[in-house]
Amino acid sequence: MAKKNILICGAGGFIGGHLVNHLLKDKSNNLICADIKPKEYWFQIYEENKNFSLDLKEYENCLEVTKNIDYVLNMACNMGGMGFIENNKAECMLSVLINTNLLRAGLKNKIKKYFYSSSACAYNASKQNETFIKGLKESDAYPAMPEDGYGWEKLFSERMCRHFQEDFNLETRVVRYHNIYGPLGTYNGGREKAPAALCRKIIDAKINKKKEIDVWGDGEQTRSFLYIEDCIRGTMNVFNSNHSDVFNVGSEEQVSINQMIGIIEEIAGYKVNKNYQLDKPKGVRGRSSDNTFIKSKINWEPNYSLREGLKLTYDWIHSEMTNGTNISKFTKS
Ligand code: GKE
Repeated sequence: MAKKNILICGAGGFIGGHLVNHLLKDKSNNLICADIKPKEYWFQIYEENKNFSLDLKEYENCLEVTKNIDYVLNMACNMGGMGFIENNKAECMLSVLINTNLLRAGLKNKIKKYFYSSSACAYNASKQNETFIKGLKESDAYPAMPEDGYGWEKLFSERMCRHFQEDFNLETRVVRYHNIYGPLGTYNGGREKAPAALCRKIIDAKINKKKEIDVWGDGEQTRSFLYIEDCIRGTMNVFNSNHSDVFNVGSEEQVSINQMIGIIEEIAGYKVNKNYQLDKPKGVRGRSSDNTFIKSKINWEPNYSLREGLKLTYDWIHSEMTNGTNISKFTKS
């Protein structure tokens, strides 16, 4: 059987790395991996793949890496948690070049299908002003009022995919990720999201016998978080489906940040006082996913509870912080 040539963009990142790891299990896949980071900074790298460190904002680079490619999965963008996206809006918006040039190059090189990773930041901010809101349905992205900077780029790129499909018959698939977390991701340095940041802070407090951690906002803001393994399964289910609608890939288990800290404290066996920093980036007041549409069309829903996913994430960050060794198993079985 002919091998499928699959290009993973952003392969050196958190979600991209886990996707490569997953796709490698199918021996009929021939993987081509691209990321802007020098290879020594990729979260996961596998020598059997073709690995390229290059800037996909450049059309010439996109043309080069999409040659002879059947499928493109685009996870590449300049992103991070609230601390990064609120302070780097222009950088976030420049990721529009990655998606645009990959679509143009993919069309020229006659790829068969294109996947775009959008975000819950595409949703209308005015529908996220309360805590414990009803889950966001895919239609709640309109009328458009997404997260400034990052969210506008995501919403615009979603539509670009739609129009490449409608006007040029390029098959596209799009999902909106809701705060994906897990091992082998960023947990310090400024781009980390709340689950990893709060695990790190509690581990640090426990190791160094500190009584208090800093928490951004008042801790009452709510979110849902999706474990990486569920994210990869949702991604592939949508990619392999016949549906070109935009789908939520998120969890419906909505918690406040204070509640999440409570779960991490139980995992750590260590309690902390919270120093609420009201001047730090907070994002929307409440956000969660409504999975009705993806359940009905794709038959996907998450397997991991937040507690199960946080335990695996906590253990990995703990091992990184204490002896730098990677845990190779991240599944609950
Ligand atoms: N990052 C971080 N670090 N957030 C903290 C911290 C901390 O130490 N302490 C409290 N928080 C609060 C933030 O103020 C925010 O209200 C909430 O946790 C979640 O922050 P986050 O995980 O950084 O990011 P958001 O859920 O607000 O937004 C993320 O949404 C995703 C899609 O759902 C975005 O940053 C994107 O990474 C992504 O598209």
